[in-house]
Amino acid sequence: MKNNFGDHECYMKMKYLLHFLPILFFPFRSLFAQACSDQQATAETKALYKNLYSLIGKNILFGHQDDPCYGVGWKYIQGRSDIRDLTGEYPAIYGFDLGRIELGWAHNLDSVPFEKTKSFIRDAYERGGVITLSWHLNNPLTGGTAWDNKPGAVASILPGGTKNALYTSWLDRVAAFLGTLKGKNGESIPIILRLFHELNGGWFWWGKDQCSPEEMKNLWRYSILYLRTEKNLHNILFAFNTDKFNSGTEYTERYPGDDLIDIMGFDIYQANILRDNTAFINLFGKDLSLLDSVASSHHKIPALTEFGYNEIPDSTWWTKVFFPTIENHQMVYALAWRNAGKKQSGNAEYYVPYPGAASAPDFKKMSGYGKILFENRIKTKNIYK
Ligand code: BMA
Repeated sequence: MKNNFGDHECYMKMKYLLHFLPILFFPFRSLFAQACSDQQATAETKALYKNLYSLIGKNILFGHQDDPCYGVGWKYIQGRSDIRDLTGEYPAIYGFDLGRIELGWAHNLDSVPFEKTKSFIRDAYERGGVITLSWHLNNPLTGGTAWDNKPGAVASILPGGTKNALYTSWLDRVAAFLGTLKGKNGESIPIILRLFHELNGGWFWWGKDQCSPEEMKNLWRYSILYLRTEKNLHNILFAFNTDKFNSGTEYTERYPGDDLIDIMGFDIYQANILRDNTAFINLFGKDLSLLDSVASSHHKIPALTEFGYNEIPDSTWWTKVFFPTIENHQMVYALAWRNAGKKQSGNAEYYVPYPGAASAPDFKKMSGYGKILFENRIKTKNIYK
C-alpha cells in the first residue's frame, strides 16, 4: 500500500512538473533566442537583434536597395525616393552594395559614391531605419567581376591559399568603411552584412558549383571572425542567404553555424520559369514555409533578403500576389531590389513603382496595411533601444 501510494505521489509530482516544464523553460528559450551571435555586440546592435526578433510573425519592414540614391528618371536629389514619392515615407530598411570597395574605388559597381552611401546610411539611421549591405565583390583569383564564375576562387582565398592575403586586404577595406559609420553620439551604426549571397546558385564565383560546402563554410568563418576579432567590429549582424531553394537540406548545406549568423533569408524574383503568377506564388510560398521552420529551429531571424518582379507589369501584383503570399509567414523584412531605371543596355530595371507606373496605386494601397512598416512606424519601434 505504502509503496503504491508512494509511486502514485511520485507520478503526480512528475506529471505536475512535466505540465509546467515548458512554461518554466519558455522564458529562457526566448531570452537565448534574443541574443545575437556576437556576444560583444554594441548595445544598439544587440537591441536591433532583439527588436527584430520580437517582430517575428507580427510585422514586416518594407525595404528597398539604393532607395535614396536614385530612382526611375532621377539621381541624387536630396530627400527623394521613389517609395517616398508614392507613399510620403521612406522605406523601413535600406540596402546598399559595397562591390568595388575592395579595389579602393570611390564608387561601387553601380556608380554610387561610397561617401554618399555613408551619408545615406547616417540619415537612414537617424530616421530610425535599418541598414543592410551586400557585397558584389570581384573575383579575387581572376580579377573578373562577381559573375566571373570560374572555379577555384574560394579555395584560393582561404588561409594557405595564393590569394588569402589579397582577400584579407579587401576585408580591411570593408572594415574601414564599417568602422566610420557613426551616429550623432559617436556610437557605431548597426549594419546587417549580407555576405556571399545566393550561394546555392551557380552565377557568382562563390556559388555552389565553384566550391565545396566545407570551403564555403570555412570562408564564412574566416571572414566573420576576421571582422569581429581582428578588426574588432561589433556593430554587425550577419545575414546568410540563398537563392530560391527546394528543401531545408539544400538551404543549410553551406550554413556556417549559429555562432556566426543572425539572420536567415533567401532571394527570389518573379522571372524566367517563375514569370507566371501561379508558378511564382507556389514556389515563393513553399520557400517561405521552409524558411519559417529552418530559422525557427536555429533561433534566427527570417528575412526576404531580395525580391522583385521587374517593371511589375501586373497592376494588382502587390495586393493580389506579393502580400497574400507573405502575409502569414514570419520574415521580419522584405527588401525589393533597386530602381535602376533605364540602363545603358536600353533595358529598364525597377522593382518598386514610381508615380505613374502601372502598379503604383496598388503599392500605395498595400503600404496602408497594418502589417507592413515604412519609415513612420519603424521610427515608433525605437529599434536601437
Ligand atoms: C543586379 C542588377 C545589376 C547590378 C547588380 C548589383 O541584380 O541590378 O544591374 O549591378 O545587381 O547591384
